[in-house]
Amino acid sequence: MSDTIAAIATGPGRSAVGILRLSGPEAIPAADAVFRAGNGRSLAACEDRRLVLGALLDREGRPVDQVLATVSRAPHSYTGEDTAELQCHGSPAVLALGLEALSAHGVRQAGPGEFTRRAFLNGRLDLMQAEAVADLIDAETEAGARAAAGQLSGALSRRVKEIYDALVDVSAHFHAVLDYPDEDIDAFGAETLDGTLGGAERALSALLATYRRGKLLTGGIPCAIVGRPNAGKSSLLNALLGYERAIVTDVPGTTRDTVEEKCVLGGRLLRLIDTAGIRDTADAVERIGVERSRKALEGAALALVLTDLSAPPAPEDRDLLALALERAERVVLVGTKRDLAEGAPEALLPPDQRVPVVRLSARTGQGLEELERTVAALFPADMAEDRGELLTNARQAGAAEAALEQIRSALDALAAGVTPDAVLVDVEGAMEALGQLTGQSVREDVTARIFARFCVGK
Ligand SMILES: Nc1nc2c(ncn2[C@@H]2O[C@H](COP(=O)(O)OP(=O)(O)OP(=O)(O)O)[C@@H](O)[C@H]2O)c(=O)[nH]1
Ligand SMILES: [Mg+2]
Repeated sequence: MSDTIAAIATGPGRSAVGILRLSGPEAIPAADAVFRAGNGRSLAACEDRRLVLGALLDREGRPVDQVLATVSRAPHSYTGEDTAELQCHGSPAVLALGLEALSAHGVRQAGPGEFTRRAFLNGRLDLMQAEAVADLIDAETEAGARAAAGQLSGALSRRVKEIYDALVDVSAHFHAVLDYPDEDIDAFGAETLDGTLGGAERALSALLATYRRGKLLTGGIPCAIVGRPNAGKSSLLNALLGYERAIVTDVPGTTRDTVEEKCVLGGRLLRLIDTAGIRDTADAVERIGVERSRKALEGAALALVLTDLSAPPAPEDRDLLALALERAERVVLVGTKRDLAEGAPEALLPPDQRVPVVRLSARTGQGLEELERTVAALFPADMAEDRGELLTNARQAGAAEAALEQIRSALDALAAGVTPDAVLVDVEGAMEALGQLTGQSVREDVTARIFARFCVGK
């Protein structure tokens, strides 16, 4: 049996409303101890999810705020336990007094994610949904929020459950075969099994393919800004961020190390990487920087290749563009300092290459919107993303990968005519891996790590 926990569920600092949340067997009596209803009735006598106006009391029983209280009893609550919520004014002092009064009545301060963890342990959410709660709170873009909301509502869980259920059928079949060893798996049976496992394999491969997008959605799209020294890379970074993050001077070779910052552009979360201008240089420090710039291109889902419209095109621009096309997944050719000259950056493109070209000025802001539209078009949201049917972290991808390997091994075993118990081992291995995905068979230390990521009060 768990103890009763409480936390301030709203963010730090002043705000219109601040919420104290409680969960556990003593949640309702504890809330009653710090709350006096205007109608004189106790919360224990109050029906679920009804708001009651009253006073919040400090540990000495003195009123410190006018608040709304509500209770939800087990199992119909977020955590699956008895819960209570006190909606106070968002004064940090009031909330601290309320929390202090609760702890005087034996309620413990909750740790990070403890409410959601209880919801998971009580079967209110599976592990993917619990992760979606954290993703939703952390979402930095609308698309990220939409995907997390879909995942929270169970879109991904349903996909995984379909695969799991198919495997349950296969496993049941093999158990029957093992229990009645005299009856061979008939040819028809083997064929349907093959079909079911094949279907599971396809479904899991499709799911795994969503991880690339999921990762970009939650972690950001790695976007390298490259170009010759003085092309205006750091100026573009600063213009996109809206503040002077990187040093800008007219001295070529100003940026020597890579500078990384997150930014939302065209509704997409980008991890902008400003790099050292690429040129042959004798300076040892700058050379290391140039090497890092080339490296940044390797991991880039997007490369912005900058060329100065006010300077004559140089062979280095062409080489750099070729390198970006070779290493990065998507490339935008950006003509900079448009306030100074119009230029013809297209001339740098190899004859049969088509990449979007944007002309802009970091100084006047002209062309930044076009860059935004270009990025949005290069990374359109797809249906799976909108519905939240995608794997969003390495843990999920790892478990799906393990399940897929086991299913493939089961298919091979089936094709090789191996004994049923051997196939069964693989099928059950796949079920175990899917159980890690949903949290059904996940280790305690793994869940501890997941919930440590949450804020207190969620
Ligand atoms: N007129 C004009 N000048 C610009 C613009 N963008 C950058 N500059 C100037 O160009 C020079 C170089 O800008 P940076 O942003 O430092 O260029 P960089 O590519 O980061 O240069 P390195 O770090 O040396 O590789 C500075 O003097 C900027 O003020 C622009 O849009 N218009
Ligand atoms: Mg720079």
